Amino acid sequence: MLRRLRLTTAGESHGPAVIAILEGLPAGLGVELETLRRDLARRQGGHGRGGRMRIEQDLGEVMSGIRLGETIASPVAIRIPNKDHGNWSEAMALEAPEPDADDRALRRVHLPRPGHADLAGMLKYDRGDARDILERASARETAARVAAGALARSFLAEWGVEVDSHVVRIGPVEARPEPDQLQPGFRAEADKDPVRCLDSVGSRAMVQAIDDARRAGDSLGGVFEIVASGLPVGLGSHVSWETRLGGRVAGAIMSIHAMKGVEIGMGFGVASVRGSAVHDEFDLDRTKTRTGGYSRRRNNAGGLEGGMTTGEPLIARAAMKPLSSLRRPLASVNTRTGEPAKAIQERSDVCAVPAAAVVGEAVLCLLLADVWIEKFGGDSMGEMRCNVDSYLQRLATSIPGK
Ligand code: EPS
Repeated sequence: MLRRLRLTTAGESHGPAVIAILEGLPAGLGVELETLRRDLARRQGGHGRGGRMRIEQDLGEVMSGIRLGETIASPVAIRIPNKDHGNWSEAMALEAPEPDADDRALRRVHLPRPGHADLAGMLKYDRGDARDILERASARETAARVAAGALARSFLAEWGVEVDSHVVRIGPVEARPEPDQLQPGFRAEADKDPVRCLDSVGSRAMVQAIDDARRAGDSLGGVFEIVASGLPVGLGSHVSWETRLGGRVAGAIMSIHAMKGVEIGMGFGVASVRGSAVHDEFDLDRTKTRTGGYSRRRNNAGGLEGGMTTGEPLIARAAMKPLSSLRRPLASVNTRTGEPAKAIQERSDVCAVPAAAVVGEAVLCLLLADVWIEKFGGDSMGEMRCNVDSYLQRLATSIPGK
């Protein structure tokens, strides 16, 4: 998915830390560490989070790649300590346990949860203890992606690109559609709401639905929408399957834990109506530089045509399944004995859709930064600025092919 930017994450949920290493940012990008901490804090919030988020306070220690407030083109390593590790040091120890060690102290898991990576991972990796799988499968990993995504966000902001999100559904409750086009930076408004929903009536019903699910020992999923604005026409390409941006956007979002569906623009709605009700008609509008001097009468395409940005906002929605750790667990099998049993009850969140929306912003920031670097190149921000300016200048002043 990422080509010029390379992101590696490491770490288990209850190990000492999660880590991100991001390589490929040009030199000379101004970075305020506050941006990174703000996004990490945003990811920790949202009604429906469990006890773990009262333990953690994700700060993100930058270990390399930034000097005197600017990137120096070398890999940026970020370490996010897991405060909870102190309570798990025996179960997550590096050393082999004593032969008579107590299974409970080692927190071994033999009752895989339906819907989680537990069982498929145990079978694939030949592990008798599902903890060897679930610690890494945990969405704790997304803290690392959000930290790296914050750097990508700072990069995009230099070019006037903003990436925002809001929650549009929690379980059965759908937010009323926004009457007006959302303005860049609207995430700040969403952040004020307990479920990051812009519709206050919908939000109250969502909070209620989460509380009901919590009382029932159950969990809830939902849908969030991400909007990237300020992108110029021509990122991505129609020329081959790997360069089509729609596939890369969907892939980036689907790589987030618990995602089961992605729509772009009108999404699944395009399947049930005629072409005339779908495609966005053009007008010439010389005031709009980033669209190459054309406007569209609507944006059903969600900012992508032929795998390329159109210059209109890129709009994607993601469906998240309900979390698979349930206080009233589902039927499973004890993998040691083969006997039917209930799945393990692990502490968990009831609903993490508001947090997932912040992760969605992060992965889209990373992808768009990658695509931007691919198109404009350059080892430094200054060199890249020349390339960006000349492309935008040409878009604003010339007729294609002339
Ligand atoms: C998660 C289970 C919970 C969540 C965790 C993801 O953690 P714990 O098992 O420690 O209670 O809080 O999410 C995070 C720790 C995080 O930072 O988002 C899971 O099983 O995926």
